[in-house]
Amino acid sequence: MEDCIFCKIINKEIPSNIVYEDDEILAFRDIHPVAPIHVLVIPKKHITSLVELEKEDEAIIGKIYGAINKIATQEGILEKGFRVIVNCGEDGGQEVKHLHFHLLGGKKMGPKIA
Ligand code: DGP
Repeated sequence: MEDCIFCKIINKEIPSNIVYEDDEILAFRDIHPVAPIHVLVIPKKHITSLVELEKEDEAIIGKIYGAINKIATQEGILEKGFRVIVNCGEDGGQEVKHLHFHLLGGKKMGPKIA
């Protein structure tokens, strides 16, 4: 999608620190990390948010979680654990309108997520 910053990252029009890529998924380090490891995992297909998911998109969600496990292994946080967050819509605090999964790790997370 033309004006989407994450589509521009996918198309390599904007540089990013990529940690994982396959035909359908890209993962790169968040520009404003809130944990020692903060990676954004996104589908290459432009899907605006979780609420825009169509039936045909369901398979990609499973693949994203598979990629998250691979990245967690790469980053050395699989054993100690990590947190995955998806912000959705205005109340969910979603700023970038391209579905993305925050993978957070490398420190002990607090009990509060809101
Ligand atoms: P959210 O609030 O869930 O929409 O989070 C969007 C995240 O995207 C936020 O943590 C900062 C990150 N971000 C925004 N623009 C860029 C960018 O150009 N490059 C990278 N690497 N991250 C970005």
